[in-house]
Amino acid sequence: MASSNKNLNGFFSRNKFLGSYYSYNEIPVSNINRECCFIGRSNVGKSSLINSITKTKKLAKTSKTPGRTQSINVFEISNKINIVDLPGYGFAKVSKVMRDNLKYLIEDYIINRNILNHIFLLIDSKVGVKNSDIDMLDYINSGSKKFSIILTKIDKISKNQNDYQSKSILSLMKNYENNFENLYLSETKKNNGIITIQKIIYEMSL
Ligand SMILES: Nc1nc2c(ncn2[C@@H]2O[C@H](COP(=O)(O)OP(=O)(O)OP(=O)(O)O)[C@@H](O)[C@H]2O)c(=O)[nH]1
Ligand SMILES: [Mg+2]
Repeated sequence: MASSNKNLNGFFSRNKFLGSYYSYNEIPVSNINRECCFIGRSNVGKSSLINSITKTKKLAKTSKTPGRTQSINVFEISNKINIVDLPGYGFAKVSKVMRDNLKYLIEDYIINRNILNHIFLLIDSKVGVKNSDIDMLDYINSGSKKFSIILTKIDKISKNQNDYQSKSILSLMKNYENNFENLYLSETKKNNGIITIQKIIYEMSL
């Protein structure tokens, strides 16, 4: 039903910002029992991607300056599934205390949020996988939650570079076989790859 593009856009544009929280246990209980989240290094494009998926320009706050999102932001979609925007990790220009606090907030949320059923870990296609991503992948892999990778900003690289990144990520994922599900590509200028991600999230909501 909702798999036609028009219906998918309708499903995602029926959204509501629930709130910003500084710990997973501050999120109010609701009748929604499915959730997916977007994590990744600062500036990778998490908030922009959420706006593209939900067809709502300023739902999640974006910025050219890394470190924009600093709390757990919960968006309810069609009263069926939450999409969660998380702060970025690995941003060098904040204090170590701040970095550690944000890392703790993200990890604590991932491991303890019991309605969380899928993690989208975003990698900037031009930057590739960094040590901070490996740390996060190892952390996710130590738990039982499933994750997918989204290669973002593919408009910034050539088709060849894109194929290279995809192959090297798929090869790295052999280390994370138990938890890794899929690789997706996206860009938010012309919305390439967005419908595929919408479909996946829609299916999770059923
Ligand atoms: N070229 C291009 N730029 C993008 C794309 N997606 C996001 N950006 C830009 O990347 C920058 C960061 O985007 P955000 O969505 O704020 O990134 P974020 O991951 O939420 O960042 P933090 O909240 O700081 O962790 C902004 O200047 C966006 O316009 C894309 O697909 N292509
Ligand atoms: Mg953000």
